[in-house]
Amino acid sequence: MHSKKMLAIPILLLVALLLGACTATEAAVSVTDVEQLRQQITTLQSELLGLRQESQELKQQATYQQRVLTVLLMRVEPDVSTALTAHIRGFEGDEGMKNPRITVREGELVRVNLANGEPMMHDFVIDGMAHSSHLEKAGDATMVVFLAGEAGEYTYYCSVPGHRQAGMEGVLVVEPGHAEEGMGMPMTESGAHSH
Ligand SMILES: [Cu+2]
Repeated sequence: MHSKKMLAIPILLLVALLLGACTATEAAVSVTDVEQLRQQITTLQSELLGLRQESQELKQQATYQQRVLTVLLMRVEPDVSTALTAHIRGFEGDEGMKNPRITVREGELVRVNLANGEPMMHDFVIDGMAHSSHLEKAGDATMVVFLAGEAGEYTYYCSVPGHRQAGMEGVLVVEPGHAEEGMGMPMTESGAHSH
């Protein structure tokens, strides 16, 4: 039994950037082992977090790593996928629900498809876990992909000044017991990891 560290950090990209990166390196990426890939993603993510806080040069390096990561992530079906549309009054979920509660498990790969619902800048942030690029215009879209961290409740919000206060915040619940980790808590009878 291994205790994989759940470094949960952000990766995200404009869809355009993502598509560009994908065509460029597609042939070079061959994924045979999803768990190995997850490890790779986790490592890259933690490096990225360090790079983001450094100099401009390192930020460019971070951008490159994001592209690589995005290519890798395109090869893995996320465990949880959800769509949100950003409005100043709140993030709108699939059924028009405002700031829907998102529930995932430790270590799961989560993808948020974020769209901008109005001509105003928005983003999507979970401190220490996810940080999208800015959506500047109505119709702009991006994907935020991240590994869920330790069990607990986290707040997702828009980091544009004033927006969180205006209503752009909701809850991400990370439940314990990642089935494949063998943590001794057999609470995944739903078979979410059968694929
Ligand atoms: Cu906003």
